Amino acid sequence: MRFIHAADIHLGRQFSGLSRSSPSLGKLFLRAGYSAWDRIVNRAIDLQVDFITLGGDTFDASNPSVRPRVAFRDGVARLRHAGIPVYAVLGNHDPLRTFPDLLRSLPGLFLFGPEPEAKEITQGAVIQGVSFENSAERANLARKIQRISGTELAIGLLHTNASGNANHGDYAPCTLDDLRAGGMDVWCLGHVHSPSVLSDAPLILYSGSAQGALAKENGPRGCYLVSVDVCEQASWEFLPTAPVRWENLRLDISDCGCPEDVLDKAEQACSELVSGVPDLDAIVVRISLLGKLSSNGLSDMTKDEEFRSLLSERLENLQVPVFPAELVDCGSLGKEPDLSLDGEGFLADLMRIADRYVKDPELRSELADRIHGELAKINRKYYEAMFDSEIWKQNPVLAEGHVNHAAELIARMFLEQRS
Ligand SMILES: [Mn+2]
Repeated sequence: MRFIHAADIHLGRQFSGLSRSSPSLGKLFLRAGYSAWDRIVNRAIDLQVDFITLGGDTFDASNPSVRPRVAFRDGVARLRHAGIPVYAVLGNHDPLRTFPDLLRSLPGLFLFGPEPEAKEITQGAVIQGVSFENSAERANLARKIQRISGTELAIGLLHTNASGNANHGDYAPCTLDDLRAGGMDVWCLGHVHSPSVLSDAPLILYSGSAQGALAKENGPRGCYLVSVDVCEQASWEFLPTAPVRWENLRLDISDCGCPEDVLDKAEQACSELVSGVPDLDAIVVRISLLGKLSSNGLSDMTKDEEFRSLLSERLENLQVPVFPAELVDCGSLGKEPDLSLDGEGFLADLMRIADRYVKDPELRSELADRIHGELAKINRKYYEAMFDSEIWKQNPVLAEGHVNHAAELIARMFLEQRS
C-alpha cells in the first residue's frame, strides 16, 4: 500500500510582508502556494497511490475565501476521478469550528471530527485521527489515539507539536513516547514546517510545509511517499514538489577585487544552486556577503541601486530564475566564524559545551533541573502541567526528552552553520 502524506499547505497564504517589500515576489509566492497543492495532486495521480493524508493547516485562514476553497475542491475532485480518496485532519489554522460547510462533505474527502475516529481504508487497515475543534488546542490528542485491537495496519494522522518544537505554537503538544504508546505502525503529522522523520519504527514523520514561505523555510519542500504493508516496516521517500525554493547563500567575496567580480561569483554560485534541480520555477535567495573587497570599487554594494538591479537582472536570466530577496553585508565578520570543536573563542566554547551535553546523560539531567527552575520562574502556571515537580520526578524520561531535544537543536544549529 502506498500513499502520499502532505500537511501545512496553507492554501491562500498571502505573504503580505514579502508583497510589501516586493510585489512581484509576493505574487510569485501566492501562485506557488496553489501550484504546490496542484503538484501534490499530480504526483499522487502519476504514482497511482492508494490514498492521500493531509495533516492539517490545509488552509491558511480559519474562514478561507473562495479561491483557496475552489483550489482545494478541484484537487480533491481530480483525485476522486483517479480513484484516490483524501483523509484529512484540521489544525490550528483551519479548525473545525469555522471550517466551511461546503467542504465538509466533499465527495472523495473524509474529514476527521473533533473526537478520535477510525476509518477503515481496506480490510484490516485503518487511519485513526482527530481534528482541532478550535485553533488553540492545548489537549494532548496523541494520547487519545490508541490502536484498535485486531487491526493489521494502523496509521495515525494528527496536527501536533511533538517534542516541544520551539519554532511553532505549542498546540496539541505530545512527546515521542506518547506517539509510540499509541501502537500505530505509522504516524503522519502536521504543524512543524520542516520535513522531518522523527522515528523509523514506528515511522513518525512531519511532511513540512508544501511551499516554503519564509527565508527560514529554506531548501526543498514537498510531501512524503509512504509505502506500508502488514508485517513490513514502513518505508518513505521525500518528494520535492514546491515550485519555488528559498535558499541562503553565503558568498565569500574576500578574493573579489571589484563589484564586477562579485556579480560573476554570485551568478556562478546561483547557477550551481539551480543546476540539476527538476521542476523548479524559481529560487528566492538571501545572499550574505562575507569578507571585504580587496580594492574598493563601491562603498556599500548592498545599498547601491545600480549594483542591486544589475545583480537581479543577471540572476533572473539563469536557466531557472533566481531572485535576490535580500543582500546582506557581513563584511565586519571578516571571515567565517570558527565553529570547530577545537577552535578558539566564544562560538567554539559553545560548541564544546553543546557537545558535552549531547554526550553526557548526567550533565543533561542536571541541565533538565535547571531548565525546570528557569521556566517555572518565567511562567509557573503555563509550565506547571509539564514541569509539576511530581510529574518531573516520576517522569525523568519526559525531562530528558526535552533536554536531549534542546541539546540536539543547539548542536545541529551550529553544525549546520559550520557546513
Ligand atoms: Mn502550519
